[in-house]
Amino acid sequence: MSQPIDRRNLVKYGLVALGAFSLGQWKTPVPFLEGPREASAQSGPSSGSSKSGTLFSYRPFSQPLFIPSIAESRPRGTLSPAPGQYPRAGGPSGRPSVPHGNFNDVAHGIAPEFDGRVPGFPCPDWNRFSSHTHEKEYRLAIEETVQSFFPGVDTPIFAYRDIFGGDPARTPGPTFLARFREPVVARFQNHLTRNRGPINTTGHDNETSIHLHGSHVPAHADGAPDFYILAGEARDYYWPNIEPRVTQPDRRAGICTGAFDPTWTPSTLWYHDHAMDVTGFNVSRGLAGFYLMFDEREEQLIEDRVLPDPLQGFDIGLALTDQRFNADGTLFFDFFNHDGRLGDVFTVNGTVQPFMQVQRRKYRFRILNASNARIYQLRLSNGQPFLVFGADSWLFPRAGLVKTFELAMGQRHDVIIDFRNAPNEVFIENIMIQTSGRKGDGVDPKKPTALMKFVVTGAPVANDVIIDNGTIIRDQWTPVSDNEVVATRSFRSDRAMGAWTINNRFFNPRRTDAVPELGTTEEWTFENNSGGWWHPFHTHLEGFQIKSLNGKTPPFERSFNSDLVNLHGGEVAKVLIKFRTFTGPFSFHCHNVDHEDMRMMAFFDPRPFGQPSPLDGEARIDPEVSGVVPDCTELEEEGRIYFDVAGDLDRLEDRGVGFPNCDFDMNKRGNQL
Ligand SMILES: [Cu+2]
Repeated sequence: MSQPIDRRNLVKYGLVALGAFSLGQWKTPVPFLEGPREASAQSGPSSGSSKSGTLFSYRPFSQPLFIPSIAESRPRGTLSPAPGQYPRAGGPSGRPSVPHGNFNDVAHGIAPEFDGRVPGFPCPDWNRFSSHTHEKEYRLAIEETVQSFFPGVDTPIFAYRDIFGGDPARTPGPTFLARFREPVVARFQNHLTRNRGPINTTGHDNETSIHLHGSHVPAHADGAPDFYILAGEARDYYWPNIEPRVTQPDRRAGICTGAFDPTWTPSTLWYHDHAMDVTGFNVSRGLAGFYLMFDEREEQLIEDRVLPDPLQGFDIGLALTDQRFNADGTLFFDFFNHDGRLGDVFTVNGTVQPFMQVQRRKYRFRILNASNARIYQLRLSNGQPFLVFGADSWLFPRAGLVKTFELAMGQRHDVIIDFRNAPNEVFIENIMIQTSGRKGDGVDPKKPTALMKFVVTGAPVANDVIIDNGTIIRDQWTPVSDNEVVATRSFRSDRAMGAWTINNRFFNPRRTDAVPELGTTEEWTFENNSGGWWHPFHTHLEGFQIKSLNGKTPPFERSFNSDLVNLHGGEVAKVLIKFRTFTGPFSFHCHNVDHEDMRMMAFFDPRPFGQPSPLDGEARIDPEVSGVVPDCTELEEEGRIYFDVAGDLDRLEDRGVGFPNCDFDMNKRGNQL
């Protein structure tokens, strides 16, 4: 079979701009989906929400909300080979070798340039397994399976399956429950192989990368877009479950030795795919799940009955997505639409417009926008407010009432809905009108779309949790001060050649666009220069506090910690961000994941004072880390032609990313199978 049309090939052949593209001139116009699916994939731009569910007979609010199972852990010592130990490791360096298509060949991903071992650098080496032992191990498969969004219709999806738990794969993936300061290792093995998986509707291998969104983790475990898990292989993610430490006055001494900074204790994280060029495809197919962390303070709040108990079913994650289906029930995805994938069928936790039965009490909902390009403006149908007490990964210093809030892609809001005096039916409604992936068209309170229904039963319960408007939650929250800022940087987003740029540059995994000094604070300005598009900006490693949004103070629910700020057309955000604990590379990018795939991303690489980043735009990245192979010869020698080194479009011949001059036999595309 010929090469699939995906974003990598589009960019590689310089066919980024749709206007430059015509099927007749394209030598291998092979549709991504074959057979009867092809015809239904021609329907062009999204049909909007008016046709919701019309393809298949379906009654809204007839299916119960799916609640993912809890990911099961095993004690340290269960995984074989043990994390950090590699059967093929050899030679004087003792470093792990490149895995060769076996699930037992586990990529660890610490290359010397990202290792963090710096002479005289005071940090203990968090980047390595040996110095901070994990206690728990997880094992998940990434695989294709089928899920019924509509009764009697099997839809192929990608899913995370808990191998220890034995639960069937579906989306969202299993929910991780983590405790603060209890490091874990999660082994993900990628079964999205052309020849070895039970299902493979794409006809080729799919690489993945796991990003734990909202976490403070070493670079090798952060899901950098080119730190792949190749099809047929596995990778260990070491998640220390820590927060950054308070920066001491002597910042070089204080990077790793201060107390943990309670302002940045995370709570609601999520994990999702982050593989270069295919994040949009992989996420839209279902690769996402919740990761919840609890520290002593939050556990105390639960014990004191301030917050609902997650183990009693009163603390529930709601992942919102919009889906679009082909006539045969498969998921629609258009690699030529760079505005962003917009669906016309709304799902919560992978169920189309579900219902949930609730008691007359307060429930905690962690609402996540897991869509590619859909922006929500949420409200409750009966007009009652949400009690919001967290945004993205972090809890607020105090809870506050908010009638409606915007939720951009990747954002989370931690809310209480009080059903004690609610009517028998309450809906979560979206009042953002949106007709393309470019942006929201505006809020229209007269045109709500109900996303899910609560069926409220019984009498108000006694001894309900006591959280209320103004309740103190994160009691040790501190604002970042302007006085701490040692540098300012500006990042302007724009459109070029049908793709997306930050400061006029396309993403290149060999280049860093910022080298902040570890242990310092900076003020970053995100500027959306493209008036017709909205761009939610996300930083890895650390969140930030929004100093101003378009010159004004942000709304209550965005006035504490965030890891995402949504920029409407022409808007500017100033944020205060710290850089602690880990050297990079870490990415920041637009969380319209289709924009992200189309190069609206950059690396930053925090380094101790005076140390340059190895990511100079030219340096070869160790293939043992990235899977990226450096040149044609080596690709041919290794028979590994899956990977294109993404270069800078400005500098490469033919404006292609990767190897425009390599003569590959794309039939061999794959991983030495
Ligand atoms: Cu964007």
